[in-house]
Amino acid sequence: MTTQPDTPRPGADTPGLTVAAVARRLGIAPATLRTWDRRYGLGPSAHTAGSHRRYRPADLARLEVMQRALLQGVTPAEAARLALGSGSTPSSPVLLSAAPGVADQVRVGGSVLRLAGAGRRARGIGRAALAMDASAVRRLVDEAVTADGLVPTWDTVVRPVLGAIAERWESTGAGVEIEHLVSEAVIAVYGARALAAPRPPAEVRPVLLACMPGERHSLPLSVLAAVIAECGVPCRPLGADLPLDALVAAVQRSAPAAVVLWAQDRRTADPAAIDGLPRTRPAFRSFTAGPGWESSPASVTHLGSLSEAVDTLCVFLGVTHRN
Ligand code: B12
Repeated sequence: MTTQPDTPRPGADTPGLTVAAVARRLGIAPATLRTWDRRYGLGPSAHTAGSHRRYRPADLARLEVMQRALLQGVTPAEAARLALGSGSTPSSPVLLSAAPGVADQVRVGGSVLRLAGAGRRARGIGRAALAMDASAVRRLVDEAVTADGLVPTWDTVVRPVLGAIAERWESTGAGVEIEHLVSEAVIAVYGARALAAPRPPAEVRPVLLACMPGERHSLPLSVLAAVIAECGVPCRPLGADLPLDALVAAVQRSAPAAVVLWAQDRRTADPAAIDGLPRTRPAFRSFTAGPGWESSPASVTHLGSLSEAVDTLCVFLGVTHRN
């Protein structure tokens, strides 16, 4: 008779889950589980006759505490200490304020993200990103926004993680999938906040936010959209790689108060495109944003950071931002 690999052998007096089953349940590699056992004593409390590891519910609960603490940016040693001391059920909270832990890098399996000086939220997101745990990244970014606000979360949590991912890509060539995963998660969180913002009065003219043709780095504009939506300004986020004729059509159709054009790379920053925008009545104001714009037409204001963009647009539009 054959036995399912993940179910305890019939008749065994120490039922529990195999390493593979626990790894699948937690979304981590079996090798990581073995490391946690070897290094921190977070192993199974039961073995079958053939000395196969079987994790009982209490073992699994400790591992869940370990994993939650890691995702919140606690160092592995500290997370293990919390897990071992937890006597936990899966739903019991981890008291992170006791010992946040500091380290220069997060590591998942063989992958490393260098996050020197970053806070525990950034480290938790970095860890979830390396594990490709999209829902944890979304949840952690959302928690950060709720706790600290849209602008601080972008500047002190998300940007350091993106910087670390970019650095890893530059030095190893790996991790474009992580760049995509984190970008999508951040866009989802900020997009949801933009949608949840109170509906502005119909007479307020919108702000168009667009990436230049060929430019796929739309993320900072999604963030800006959420922040200015919070200020009561209607936004038309037009996303990545907008063809110029579509930008012209959008300007003609929506009578914007302002147009913000993002270029990450100087090859996508085309000043002629700005000069070619249609004239409207009432007129709109053009802004450039992103490091690609080394020179913008004199008629245009460059927005150098998220805070600067929010402040400038709020003053220009006559609204206030409380964050
Ligand atoms: C996320 C990301 C992507 C995502 C974009 C997803 C999306 N929907 O936006 C994807 C995976 C699609 C992508 C693709 C590519 N990317 Co990319 N990407 C990034 C990454 C990690 C973050 C981009 C970002 O949002 N930057 C904004 C913030 C996070 O950057 P920052 O430096 O902290 O901020 C500065 C300013 O931008 C400004 N600022 C910050 N936030 C805000 C907000 C507002 C509103 C304003 C006004 C200003 C502002 O203030 C800061 C001081 O100057 C960067 C690395 C990085 N750190 O920027 C690479 C990076 C921009 N990408 C790079 C490259 C090479 C590419 C690809 C060519 C190859 C690749 N890696 O896949 C493609 C090409 C895409 C294309 N044709 O446009 C290079 C560009 C190098 C260059 N200029 O030559 C970078 C720098 C990575 C690197 N170190 O090599 N990328």
